[in-house]
Amino acid sequence: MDLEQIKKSAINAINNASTAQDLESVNVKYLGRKGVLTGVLHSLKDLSIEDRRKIGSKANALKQKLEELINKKSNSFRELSNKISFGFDVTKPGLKIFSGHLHPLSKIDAEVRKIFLSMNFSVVDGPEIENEYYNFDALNIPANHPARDMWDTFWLKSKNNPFRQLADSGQKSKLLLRTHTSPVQIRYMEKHNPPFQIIVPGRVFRYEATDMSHEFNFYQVEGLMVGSDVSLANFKFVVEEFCRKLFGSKVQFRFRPGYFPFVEPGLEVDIKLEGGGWLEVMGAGMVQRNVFDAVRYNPDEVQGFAFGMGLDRLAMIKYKIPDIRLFYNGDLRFIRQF
Ligand code: YSA
Repeated sequence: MDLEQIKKSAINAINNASTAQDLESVNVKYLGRKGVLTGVLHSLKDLSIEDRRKIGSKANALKQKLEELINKKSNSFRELSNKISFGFDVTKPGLKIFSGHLHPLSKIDAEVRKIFLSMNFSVVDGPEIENEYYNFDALNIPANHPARDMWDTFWLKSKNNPFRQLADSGQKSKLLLRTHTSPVQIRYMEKHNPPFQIIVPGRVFRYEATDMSHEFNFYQVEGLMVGSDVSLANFKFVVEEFCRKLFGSKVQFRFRPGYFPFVEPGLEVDIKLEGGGWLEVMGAGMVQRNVFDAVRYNPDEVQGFAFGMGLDRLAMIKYKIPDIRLFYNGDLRFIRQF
């Protein structure tokens, strides 16, 4: 074998060595006492001075290179075996890492916002701890009005409540957990002039028993569009467009008369997807004059529509979830399906 062949086959053997023992065999075969390269170095003494110089320097350079390669690989085997002895076995299949992802309610919330933003609505926020004035009175639901029974309320201790500042802007009325997102209509109109169109996604609370479609803590999306010539036809278009974007073109609608003190006329909207039944998804209507009075708008100059839909109900329809309580019970087997 000439030096080139020795070099090729030795490097090949080093690269192919998959264990420390393999590597040691390669070391012995080429650099050991009776090794191939050692043999070449021993035979130098029989050569002419000129050949000895020429072949000798090449053989020594090759010896040095092979020693370096073998040392390097041997170090990597040593590091690996150290890791294994410390309990870390790189050859074992890894554990599956679950990456975090959005809760189905957060997903639908993001989708709803995106659709309304594409229709030129702005997204507005309001406090979850409200006062009686915004949650009821300003919405044309005075104290002792039977309509208050529509919203079973969690009342809060009002005296010295540290959250009072969040809810009050001068009214100092009783505190509660908001029962719907409608109070944000009043808060927004107090500070802005029409025309505008907003949505208000947010958490609401009701003091009621839970069942498949009712929770005591759930989410709503309020909508409000006010201007000089806003009509029920605009409402119908916006709602149908929104539902088609969220559920697809095959969704069917049913607009029924409904009663809410803050709208006149009032409506309830049901939708139906292919193969499903009718489901109520929102209350709505044209904003009542008394509500405009409360925010000092002139009801003869402006009109508007408003709606409030149940975000949980939209998610139940979209993802075919039979029971609203699944959203809140923290069962990861459910959450991981989204
Ligand atoms: C009506 C007219 C307007 O101009 C503006 C808003 C509204 C809606 C009104 N504020 C309201 O809260 N009506 S509602 O009591 O019928 O609730 C609206 C939607 O919330 C319902 O259609 C339903 O989808 C959902 N919802 C109501 N109670 C619920 C619930 N979702 C889950 N659990 C509950 N307990």
